[in-house]
Amino acid sequence: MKKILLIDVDCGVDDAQAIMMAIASPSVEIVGITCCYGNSLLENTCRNVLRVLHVCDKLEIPVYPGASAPILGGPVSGAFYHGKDGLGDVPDPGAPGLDLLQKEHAVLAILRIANERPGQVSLVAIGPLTNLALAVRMDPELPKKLKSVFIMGGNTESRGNTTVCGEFNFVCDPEAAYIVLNEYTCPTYIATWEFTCSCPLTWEFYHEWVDQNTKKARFMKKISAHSLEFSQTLGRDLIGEEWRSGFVSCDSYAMAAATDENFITEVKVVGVSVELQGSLTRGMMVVDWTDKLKKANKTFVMTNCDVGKLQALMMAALK
Ligand SMILES: [Ca+2]
Repeated sequence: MKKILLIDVDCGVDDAQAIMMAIASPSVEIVGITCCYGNSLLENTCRNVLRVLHVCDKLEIPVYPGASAPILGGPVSGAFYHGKDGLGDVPDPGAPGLDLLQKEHAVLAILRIANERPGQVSLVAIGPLTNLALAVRMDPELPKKLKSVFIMGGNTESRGNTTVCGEFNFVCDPEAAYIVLNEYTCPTYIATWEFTCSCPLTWEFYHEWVDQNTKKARFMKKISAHSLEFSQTLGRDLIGEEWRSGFVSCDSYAMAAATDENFITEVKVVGVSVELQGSLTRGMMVVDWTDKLKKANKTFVMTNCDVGKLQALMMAALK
């Protein structure tokens, strides 16, 4: 049976990589892609999804515009990493127009699709969690109608990539991350920032991957040139000395887990939440290692994976 995925993105370069992985997987049916601000403005993230679908000849997948700002406060700028437009600021004169977007709002689409296929749909959330939080506010029963949720975000060792202790997706909208971690009671799998950094691919793999002679690989090489340069220079300081060794496509880890149940080889089953008030820690994922919160719904926090499987899934994505 195919895995039915509804993908929520803030389409930067690694979101594009994750979407292309899902499209290439014969075991996946994508029922829609919902968009959120994050790596760029909402308008850009919507356009980026359409550009990815265009290069994959999959424009029939419906794309829904969602939240343009977090629940509280203003957007966090992520433009330094994926370029101002979210996909490396390369010209794309053939980009599809925004008229191809669905008229339905992303939050309404999430609720409708979950109602149409109760117990079957897995949400893959690889941007700020604003759309997911608004959806559960509109229908508190939503988590019961989902099969599972896969999230890229948060952290386990207070090693921030955006603030001292905070990971980008959670820091963008701490309230939304808090709502999702506390109210999505369906099986929830999290690929944290530290987890993705601890299982990097090699730069040799990256070059072999983007140098495949295909339309998709040429597109990927073009859009990832900006973030490649960034992660090999300035961005090295995002990670810290001991983890500066490779190519990390953060969102692809969450997607690989949703696509292939054998990808994750180790998880910790723990309660998690998000700090909302700390002056240094707002947006940090809090891991309740000793179960003091006594949370009924525990989360599967990924701690190890099959990197060979990830490479195979990513290679297939650009064929
Ligand atoms: Ca993302």
